Amino acid sequence: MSFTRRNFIMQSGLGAASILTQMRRAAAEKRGDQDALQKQLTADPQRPQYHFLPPANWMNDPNGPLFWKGSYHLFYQHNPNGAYWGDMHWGHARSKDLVHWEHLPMALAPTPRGPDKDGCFSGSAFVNDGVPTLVYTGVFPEVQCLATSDDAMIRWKKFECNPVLDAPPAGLQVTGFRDPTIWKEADSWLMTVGSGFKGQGGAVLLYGSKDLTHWTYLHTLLTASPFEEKTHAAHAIRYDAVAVGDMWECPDFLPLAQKHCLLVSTQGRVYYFTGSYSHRKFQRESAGLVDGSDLYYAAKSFLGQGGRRILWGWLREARTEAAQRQAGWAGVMSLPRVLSLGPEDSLQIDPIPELRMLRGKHFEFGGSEVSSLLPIEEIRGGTLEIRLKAELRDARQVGLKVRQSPDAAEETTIAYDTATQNLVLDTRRSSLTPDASRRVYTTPLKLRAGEPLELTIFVDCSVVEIFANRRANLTGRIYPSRLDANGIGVIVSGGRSRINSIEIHEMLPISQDRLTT
Ligand code: DQQ
Repeated sequence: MSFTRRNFIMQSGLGAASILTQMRRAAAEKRGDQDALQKQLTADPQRPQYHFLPPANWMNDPNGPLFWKGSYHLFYQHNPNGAYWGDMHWGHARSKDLVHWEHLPMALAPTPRGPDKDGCFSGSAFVNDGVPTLVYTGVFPEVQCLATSDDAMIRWKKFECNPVLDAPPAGLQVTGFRDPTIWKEADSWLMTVGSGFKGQGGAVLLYGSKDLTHWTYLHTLLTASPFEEKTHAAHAIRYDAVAVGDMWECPDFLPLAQKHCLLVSTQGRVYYFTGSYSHRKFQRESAGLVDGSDLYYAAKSFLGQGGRRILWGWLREARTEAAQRQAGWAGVMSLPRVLSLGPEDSLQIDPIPELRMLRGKHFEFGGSEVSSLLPIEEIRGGTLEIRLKAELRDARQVGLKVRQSPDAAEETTIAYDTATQNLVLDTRRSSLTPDASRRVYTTPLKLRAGEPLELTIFVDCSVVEIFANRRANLTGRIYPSRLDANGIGVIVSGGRSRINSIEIHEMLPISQDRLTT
């Protein structure tokens, strides 16, 4: 018998009136909890002001981004029960401009006794003959499922014959089987599934279908090769296929100019491979990191208005699990990034220009030689866009201090190091709270002789996203404890550098209460 209010009252033997009172009280308590949580989130200075966030609780991977009938849709892995990973649902939000969002009802929830009873894991969205469709992984075991909706994309109906793919290819011993992506070529559907082989590395499996429900395994689209520096599992206490690179999560396969690009997430990083694709075979030719930080993960792209290829990524927290639970939220969506093909088939990454609509107060200067710390008094804040162009000259490091308290007890340093040719994000002094991790993040950035350093930095409360010379990205999380940790300065050490220009914009919040919508 299903659990309904009526059944419950009949079975419990309690008087209906008293049960109803109890139920009303429970509902009121829950509402009270929600209100208290919302108040807490609204007042939380660590909660970003212009990055997308779920209304509360946990978020991880972006799922199924889609531009459809004039709106951008974003789904995401979501635990509605708390600020910790588990009970995976698909949260859903909609936007007209990729900047401001409206939260919509949950798109997918596990169905008791269904193939996704233990969670609706990551996947994609596509349009089949005018019908918005989701493909995702049900667990455990890992199987691939479909769901469809009408144009409004509010109510999703799971396909009755789920799963459409109930096991990995016979005879293959794989480390995982999840995170599908579907696209169409002529009259065939193609699907990639993230996978890998123990001791050998990650792999992307390619399937074909005529009707979306019957799938034939074709071959691996790509398997790992020595490019991926593997963490050796030898001393690991428990074998973790993702941690050692034997499982590629969230594969995304996309055409980019005259090439194709495959993205995979493994070992805490998002890797890209660019190369040639024909006859359903992918030949990798170039490779790199989408972001040098292990706080950026599970990236997923889609075609936006005007044919732009736009990428979302999940920004993890860098504070203790206890602090996350206490905060009542965990996980931030990256700013949308536009992908294009750069020199030597590298991936070129830019922030979407739509973010300019958030620019508020503005300050600009340039044309000075700097050889030490140059504080900027004219503007300060915790939500900023900063653009710096500098000739390195003979300096060792050139960059910026952000979120600096007046006594410099808290500060975050972003710099280019000419000796190591690394972009560096130093969060060792970002926070006085013991809950926050303090680390130095680095990613390689080789500037050509005479090439100026070009940094675009977005600071949003506890988020720092850095775009360098269109080819290196670094993302960090910082949790300044002091409300006056809002100072900015240009920093040059070990020599002199010419600051051609620095532009700083205050960024306006996308909602009035840090609840995004
Ligand atoms: N997160 C999802 C999986 C995916 C992983 C589960 C990547 O589908 O492989 O929440 O972060």
